[in-house]
Amino acid sequence: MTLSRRRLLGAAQAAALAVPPLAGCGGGGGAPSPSPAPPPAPAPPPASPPNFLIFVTDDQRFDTLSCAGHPVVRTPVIDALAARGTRFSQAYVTTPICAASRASLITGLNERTHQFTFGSPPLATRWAQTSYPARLRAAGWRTALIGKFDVGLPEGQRAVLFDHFDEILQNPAFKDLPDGRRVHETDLCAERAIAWLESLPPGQRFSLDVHFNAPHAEYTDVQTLYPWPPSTNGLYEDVAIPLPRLADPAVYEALPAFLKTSLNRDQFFWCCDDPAKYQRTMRSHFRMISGIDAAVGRVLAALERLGRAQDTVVVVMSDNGYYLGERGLAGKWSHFEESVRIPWIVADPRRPAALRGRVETTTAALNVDLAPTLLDLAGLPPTPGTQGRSLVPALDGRTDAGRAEDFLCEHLWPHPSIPRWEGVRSRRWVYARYLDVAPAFEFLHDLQSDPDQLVNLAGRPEHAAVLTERRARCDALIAEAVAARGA
Ligand SMILES: [Ca+2]
Repeated sequence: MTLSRRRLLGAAQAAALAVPPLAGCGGGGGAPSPSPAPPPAPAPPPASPPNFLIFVTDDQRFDTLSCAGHPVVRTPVIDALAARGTRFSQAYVTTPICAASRASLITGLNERTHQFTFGSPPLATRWAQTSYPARLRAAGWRTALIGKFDVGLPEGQRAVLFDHFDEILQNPAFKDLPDGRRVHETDLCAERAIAWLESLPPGQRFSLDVHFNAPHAEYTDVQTLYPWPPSTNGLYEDVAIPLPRLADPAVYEALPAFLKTSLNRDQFFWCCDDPAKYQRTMRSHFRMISGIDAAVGRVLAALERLGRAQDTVVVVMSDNGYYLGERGLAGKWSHFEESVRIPWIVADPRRPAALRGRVETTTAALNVDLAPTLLDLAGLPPTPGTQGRSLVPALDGRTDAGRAEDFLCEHLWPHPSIPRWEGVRSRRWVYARYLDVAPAFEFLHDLQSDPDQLVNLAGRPEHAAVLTERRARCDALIAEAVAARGA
């Protein structure tokens, strides 16, 4: 493990530094006096595994951070985290929906393997018991989840993962509390997170998941759609929100019928089919994101006040991407960039200054990589059989030669308005096939020549060889993921 290697290296360096200068070197002659044997070099203190503070947002796509270049959204706290950590600009989910992606986050497994999504049976006990909260807890971390979870667990398994579980649901966004206050769920997540941190005994190692429901749309109130916390009242009021990219109706018209009539299109009419509605809903969505930013800031301030900031790795990421009117669509679920690409920042205060503020543009960081990364940082071995890999090499600015150049992505939940698909994505090629039509409808995009995925090359004779190869690679990854289910 990387941490183990670092420990060994640290010991070797400390031993080298502890060797005293040779006695008599350059000395003034005469018989060298016997020098006393140098005292044994003190063993360096073992590198202390860190605590973890993991913020997961809901339906926040990759570019909705000011540090990612968004023209409107202001996220100064998360920007500052990126400035002292690593921001993965190529970060993706392997399944763009809350439930399946969150199961992937905690297990390091693809949906195909863990088989959990909305409407499915609970996550299998063996996956629950090898999830990162369970493994960290078994190794001495005190674990908590506050906010959204969305992963069904078998009876009795929750306590295997979490010492403290405080589920805060999305609806309604404003919670009436026993003390008479009405608090937005984002602010409540922060408040409860701070209280839990304050409750820890001094020195207690911990892993705290704070999973916001924001900026997810509120389906029961499509007029407000994105209820924001009071901390962002008035924000962006006078800002003209730029129209979505790819809003040309021709882009929508070119989609196959099953996408043109999907839930992605239904939700477009909630937010984006009218200029005034679009301005109102985007302003609200962006306020929700800035509200998260402020809440993260309060938790980080508490971490600092409690003296835990210097040994706590902080993660900020989302569970899936999101269309905000691009292609005539809204929501997530389907295979285009907006749906599968997420923001992801890891800030490890123990890493040297030279590694801080990096934007990692090469490594594709996946939701399934979170669990192996945390276990690696904790000095624990990876869980065998997981598709995810540790991102610690990337955090160290190194190349991980063992990392595959492509990954399986899919959305398998049977739903009358969300077409199921499976595919494989590499740095250059996106292959996806939609399964609810016969024969399956295939997409092949060349990101090099067509980063907006506007041209479907699947039917082009000149790309037949690529299509055949990508199709076979997709089949192989699926077979591996099925085999990984084991007994
Ligand atoms: Ca989500």
